[in-house]
Amino acid sequence: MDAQQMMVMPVSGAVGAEVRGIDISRPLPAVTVATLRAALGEHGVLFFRDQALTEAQHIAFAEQFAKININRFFRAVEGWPQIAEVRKEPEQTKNIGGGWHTDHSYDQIPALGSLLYAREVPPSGGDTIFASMFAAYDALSDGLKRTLEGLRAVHSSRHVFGTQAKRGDDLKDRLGNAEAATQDAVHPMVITHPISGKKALYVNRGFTTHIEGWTVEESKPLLEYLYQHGARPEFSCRFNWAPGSMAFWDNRATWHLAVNDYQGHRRLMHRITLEGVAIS
Ligand SMILES: O=C(O)CCC(=O)C(=O)O
Ligand SMILES: [Fe+2]
Repeated sequence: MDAQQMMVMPVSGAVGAEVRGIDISRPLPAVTVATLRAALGEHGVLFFRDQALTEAQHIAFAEQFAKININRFFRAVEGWPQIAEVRKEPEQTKNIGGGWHTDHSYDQIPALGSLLYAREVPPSGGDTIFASMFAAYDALSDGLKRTLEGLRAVHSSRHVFGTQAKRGDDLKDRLGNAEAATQDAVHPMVITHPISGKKALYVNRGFTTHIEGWTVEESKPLLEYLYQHGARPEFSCRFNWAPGSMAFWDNRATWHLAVNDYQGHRRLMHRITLEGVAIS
């Protein structure tokens, strides 16, 4: 299929677009890759449906955009170190990514994003919600925008993946390597997006610990305001998965949240994460 037949259809007012008329199992022409990269920068997350992919094809699709980042904390799919398993079994009650967050903000150079591919989904539920941090930033007052542009925030993986993390027994065999969770990173609270050049709010409830130079207590009210603001429904979209669905999101432009509403059922996703670039 050529780039002419491909269509990028926004799925909500602020974030997300479905890409139709494309078969991502085969190598894509450079022009198509460039179009998809620009669309990712514009919409924050791209959705593809009804794609039958082997593990090797998932990897080949991802590698057209950036180098693969091997995740330190998630268990890999057997025989495929590049692919992390996001799995919830019927008897497990907690899920991975069940609160608003941005992956890898605790890294100095945060991952570009992930390509999450659905292999098994529950009969209903198990959606993923995405929020646009472009829209969240744009909707702030000029006064608060100016204040935030002078501030940086500290992000950490310790409280989530580290040895001190309050992790239910449930997640033990799905996450590991807690000793490696020692990163902290400082990033501007507003970043200029590397693809689109647009400004994005860059703090998240999952990994941001405090504002640089402020105490945790002092930081709380402002961060809490931003977390509630960013979660406003008009900045979000909700994706309902089927086997063969793929979501390709940009961590620098979005937050995401995996809805945990399918107790008693299995959900199995394969995730590839891509290396990012320095942000400022
Ligand atoms: O399972 C999902 O829908 C997303 C989980 C998540 O947060 C992630 O893979 O980064
Ligand atoms: Fe995540």
